[in-house]
Formats: sequence, structure tokens, C-alpha cells
Amino acid sequence: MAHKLENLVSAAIVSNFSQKLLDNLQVDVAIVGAGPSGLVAAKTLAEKGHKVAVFERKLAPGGGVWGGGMLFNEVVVQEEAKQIVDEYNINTKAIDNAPGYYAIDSVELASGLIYGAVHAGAKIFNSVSVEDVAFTGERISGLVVNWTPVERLGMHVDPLVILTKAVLDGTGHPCEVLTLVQRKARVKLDTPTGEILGERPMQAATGEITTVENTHEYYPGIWACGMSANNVMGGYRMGPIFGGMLLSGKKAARLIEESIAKL
Ligand code: 48F
Repeated sequence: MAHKLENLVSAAIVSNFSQKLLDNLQVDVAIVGAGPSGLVAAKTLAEKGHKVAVFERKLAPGGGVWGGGMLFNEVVVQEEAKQIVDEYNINTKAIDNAPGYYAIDSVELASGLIYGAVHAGAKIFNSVSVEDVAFTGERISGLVVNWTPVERLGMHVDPLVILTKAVLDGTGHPCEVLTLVQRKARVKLDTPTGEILGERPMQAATGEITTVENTHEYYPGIWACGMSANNVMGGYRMGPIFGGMLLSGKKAARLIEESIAKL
């Protein structure tokens, strides 16, 4: 009997997704959150040949980029980060009276960062939430994941586990993964108090610098980038300027690559 189109489409989706998930049950780097910092890290690591999976709670990857500032869909980057934007062939527009600052259409930036990560070979699993981590001895060695609708509906469904050499917490303002590591595993993070210091109010220029400075391994096996790094270390927020996020993603990729090379 000839296959009906409906059946071929369904079978292709089920088999391709299943294969993709099977291939990513063990990865080199598991990134939580497909915001700008996580997406830059994903592209940079995947281009170097690392197996990278990104888990994003929302249906649409891109994090806080899409909405620009107060839903005006434009964002700003500074000169230091323009080189990263140029790698993606994303258009920038010099800002009058602000030498070294550029405006970007936030839809172009979000879609470009997503395409860049996927095209480089990273796999993005959207509508998947990270609800816990797995440990091997004193090192974080995995992510515990479930469908976002399961999480949102509070369904009593057990998760699956992704094993990894490195976890990158790119969950933005709440630094969700490091928060649960500290709370559930009751371990000390590499901060002055051993705890999460909490994000400070807006101070854009300082926040841009500390976002990159605070990109760091906070416990064996787990790094933070972007606003997550700022929250862990008590950095300032900066609003719709995104250069620090992109530079943080680059730095996270470099630190992780150097670290997993030694494993
Ligand atoms: O917040 P987000 O865009 O991360 P970011 O790279 O960039 C921050 C900026 O967008 C903006 C800013 C710039 O001035 O301040 O806020 O630090 O993206 C974080 C992503 O992580 C997802 C969340 O849905 C968002 O898309 N996320 C958060 N918690 C989880 C998660 C989780 N537990 N599991 C999966 N995804």
C-alpha cells in the first residue's frame, strides 16, 4: 500500500527528532537558555567542532533580544562587540552623536544569532526547560530536562537527563541553574560569599564591563554568561545595550574550550 503523505510527514518528524535527541543525550557542552550570550557561545563552540546542545524554555529562541527597548524593536551595541555582529553579516547603523555605538534591528539580531548557532552545528531544543542538574562526584555532569508544557501544567512526569562535559548557565536575569545548584546541592559557588550575590540596578557602562568580567566557572562543570553571570556576582544591569552579552558568550566559549581540553 502506498504511504499516505500524512503518514510520511509524521514519520519523518518523529524519526528525525528522535535521532536528534538520541544524538544529543551526551554532548560536550550543554547551554541553558538561547539568549544572545548563550547563542554566541553555542556558535563559537560548535564552529570549533564541539558537540553543543542548547535547551530553551520558550518556543522561540532569542531571549530578550526580540523586544528591543520597551518593545521598540531596536537594540544598541558598542564598537568592541561590532566585530561579533559583523561575523553574522547583521546590519548595523552608526548612531549620530554617539561615536562607537550602533543600532541594530532586534529581529535581525535575534534571527541572525539563532541561525548562526544552528548553522554552525549546535542543536537547539526549544520548549524544553532545565529543572535540575546531575552530579558525578563533586562535578556537575548533566542537565535534567522536561518539556515546558509539562513544567507549566505541573504534570507529574519524570524528566530525562543530558550528560555533558560542561554546563553554561545562560538563563539571563534569574541565573536559574546556578540558583538551583546552590539551593539543592547546598554547595558554595566561586563568589565572595559562596552564594549568589544578586543583580544590582541599572548602571549601563559598568554593567557592560562586569557582564564580561563575571563570565566564569562558578562550580566545577558550570559556567555563567550574560545576565546570569551578572546576577551571580552582583553586577549592574544595563538595559537594551547588547555588546556585553555577545562578548560574554565569546568569553564563555573560550573558557569552556580551554577547560574541557584538560578533561
Ligand atoms: O535573558 P536572555 O536574553 O539571556 P542573556 O543572554 O541576555 C540578556 C538580555 O536579553 C537582556 C539584557 C541585555 O541588556 O539585560 O535581558 O543573558 O535569555 C535567557 C533565556 O534563557 C531561557 C529563557 O527563556 C530565555 O530565553 N531560560 C531561562 N531559564 C531556563 C531557560 C530554564 N530553566 N531552562 C531553559 N531555558
